[in-house]
Amino acid sequence: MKKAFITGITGQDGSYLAELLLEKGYKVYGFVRRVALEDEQHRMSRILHVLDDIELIPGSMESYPSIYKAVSSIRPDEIYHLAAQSFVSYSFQDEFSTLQSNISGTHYLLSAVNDIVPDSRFYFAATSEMFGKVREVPQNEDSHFHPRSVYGISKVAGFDLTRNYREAYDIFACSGILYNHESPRRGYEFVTRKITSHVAMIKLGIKEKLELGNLDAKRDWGHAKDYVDAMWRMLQQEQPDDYVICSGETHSVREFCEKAFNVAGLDYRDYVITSEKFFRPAEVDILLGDHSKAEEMLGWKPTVSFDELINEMVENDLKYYNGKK
Ligand code: G4F
Repeated sequence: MKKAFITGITGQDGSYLAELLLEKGYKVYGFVRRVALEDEQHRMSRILHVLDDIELIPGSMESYPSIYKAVSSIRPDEIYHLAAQSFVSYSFQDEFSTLQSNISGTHYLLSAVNDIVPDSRFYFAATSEMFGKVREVPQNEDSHFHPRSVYGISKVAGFDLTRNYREAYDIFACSGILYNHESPRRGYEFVTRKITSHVAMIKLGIKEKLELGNLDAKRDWGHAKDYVDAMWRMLQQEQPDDYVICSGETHSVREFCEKAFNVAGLDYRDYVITSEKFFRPAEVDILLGDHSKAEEMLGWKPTVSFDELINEMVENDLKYYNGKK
């Protein structure tokens, strides 16, 4: 039985990936902070349904010894490194801890993998935020990086570390350059979930307004469930490589609002207000990816459309908040 080790297993992607790997017959191990184990209902909410089928190892991405111990005890065949401080806005408020945990955490894990299980396969969660102030539209694996946040900078460093372990030590290490991916399991701080949860609360009379920042930013949004499948496919190839994973469409935050409010029969213009406090010191204006390489090499393409994604998220939030009333 193949063994997979997932960092960030309690997050949106970690939870979908754990489900996928269990379905494929893997033994799944997750790396979690000790506090998560003490607050199961809240911090483990996305993986409660698979808790009996997986094994959780307490530790911290900031502690090399805890990472070393986990990798030594599991000796995984595949490692999926998803853990990160991944909220771009927050990286402006706490640059130092974002850099520290995202870069050192990745480095510690790569180093432990190289020492203990050099023949295993390693996946790094890179991001379209690395393209930042884009020079070309659409972007592909060869596009220039110009990150616009410390989060983006930390991911460029993680991407470079991953490539360097591949080139210098022959580790089967891949990076997935994933564009924004969402689902009903998305955290409430990200714009899509903030919008869909507010649509539901407004529809049900729990809230009156939705305060947002830049409505003109454009993103390439896909469904997280599709994207974790791409992660797995990358580690099944003959050669390690890096891949852009995206929907191949770009839409503005305003368009997302318009469609999400429409699902509930509302007009976003009646409820959305903008506030300076949600604008970023440096913005990524437009992201649009080209997934030709993933399609050709991995046989991967997105299966959920923009409209289907929005419908699923709004319907889910309507059901959730209805149950709370
Ligand atoms: O949903 P967001 O916070 O996602 P962002 O910054 O694009 O980052 C996400 O996708 C990346 C991949 O490209 C990941 F690497 C990263 O970890 C994360 O998953 O913001 C999307 C857009 C931004 O342009 C932001 O300025 O929405 C705009 N926005 C407008 N009002 C807002 C808001 N974003 C948030 N979070 N909250 C607002 O009120």
